[in-house]
Amino acid sequence: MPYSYDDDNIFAKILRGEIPNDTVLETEHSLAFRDIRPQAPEHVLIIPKGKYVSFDHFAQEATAEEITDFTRAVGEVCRKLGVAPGAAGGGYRLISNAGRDGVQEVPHLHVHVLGGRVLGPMLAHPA
Ligand code: DGP
Repeated sequence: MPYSYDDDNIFAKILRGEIPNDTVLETEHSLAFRDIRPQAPEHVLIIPKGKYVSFDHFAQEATAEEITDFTRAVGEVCRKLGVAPGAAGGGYRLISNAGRDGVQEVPHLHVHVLGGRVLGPMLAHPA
């Protein structure tokens, strides 16, 4: 089934400036801001400015410029937070939840960057 984007989702409102956010990085095509319910000492969300619901939607329909910008924004956020191992950080985890089984709450693509402590097992309830 093709994706249809909900213009009323909370991240669309953040992008339109209708809801405040704690911005970490803004680029031409991407925005990174602190998660309102942090689950680690460092917890930042990176979103594309374009109307993409999930990672596979973005991978299929985004331009090369958007994909490059978004990918580089994720890396820059990791370095800015001081968690990038290549810059003497302790490491991080990237998560992008999609759809029902991924338990996606906000239907606008976002990558969570989590770090600042040892994060433990990947899933709370492995299969
Ligand atoms: P998920 O869709 O399950 O990957 O998680 C969505 C995340 O978005 C969740 O960790 C909480 C965060 N979030 C929800 N509403 C807001 C908001 O208004 N502002 C910010 N900064 N984060 C939000």
